[in-house]
Amino acid sequence: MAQMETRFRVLRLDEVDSTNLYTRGLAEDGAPDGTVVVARKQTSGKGRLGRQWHSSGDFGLWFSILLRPVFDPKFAGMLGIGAGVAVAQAIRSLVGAEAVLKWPNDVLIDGRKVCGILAEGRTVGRQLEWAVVGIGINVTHPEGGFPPELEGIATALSQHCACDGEGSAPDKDVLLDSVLSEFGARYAMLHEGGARRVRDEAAGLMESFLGRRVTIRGEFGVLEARALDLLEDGTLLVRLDGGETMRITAADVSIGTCARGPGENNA
Ligand code: BT5
Repeated sequence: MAQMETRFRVLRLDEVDSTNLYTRGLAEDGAPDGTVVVARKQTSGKGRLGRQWHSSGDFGLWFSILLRPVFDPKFAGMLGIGAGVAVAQAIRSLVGAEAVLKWPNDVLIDGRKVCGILAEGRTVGRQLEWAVVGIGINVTHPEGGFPPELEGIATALSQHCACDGEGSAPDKDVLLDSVLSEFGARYAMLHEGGARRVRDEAAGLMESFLGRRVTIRGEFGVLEARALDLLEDGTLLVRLDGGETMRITAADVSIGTCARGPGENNA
């Protein structure tokens, strides 16, 4: 089968509440697959579960991709996972830093979060009508530094760039092109029955996470477990301390037991 190629069409905004909210509006208005919305600043950047994403300044790449996937909605969770793989690979090739993934799709460098991903969607019957994958990558440090609650948790690419010396960072447009091209390849794989390949890539980037003891916080409460495996639909297989296994679809997972350390937060 010829490889499916998504053409991305990029809309640029100076300031918006949230590129995800804006793109969801475009989705409801019928905008096509591959529409990308980038904003220089967000006044109300969103994380998962109603959390905030700090992006009120021009220090990062804040964007959302509108998708109209035509594969089985049971693989919808792989869109966010595929986006995590795309960001990690783009960072590895442009910055030379060892970006890794923490389930479901946080991108970390040296245990600190450099990118967060928020995937949302609407399913009608057996069809995913649309999905919006929002990606926030800290490119440089915000003026005056990260707010105190993100100290020790967040990092920016400029801190890890081996290319032009200390403090440099890739150009945001180059980074966007690279992430979109990496993501387009995984999106095509998902349409060609290749969820396993995307899963394998993601699991490779989660090596420092899979096998570890984790604390899981979800609507079921707080559980202590061992992260066993990433499954082909993007869910996380864990073994609870009681011995039984459980598939986690939506939760916060932090590495280690309740004690916190760098990279072991809820972010
Ligand atoms: C996420 O949520 O990590 C998803 C973030 C998605 C942001 C993008 S930006 C473009 C698009 N438009 C939006 O409105 N959102 C998307 P979650 O896993 O819930 O993590 C949120 C947590 O990350 C917060 O509670 C903080 O602890 C931490 N955090 C907030 N801002 C951060 C930043 N700039 N860098 C690193 N960590 C941050």
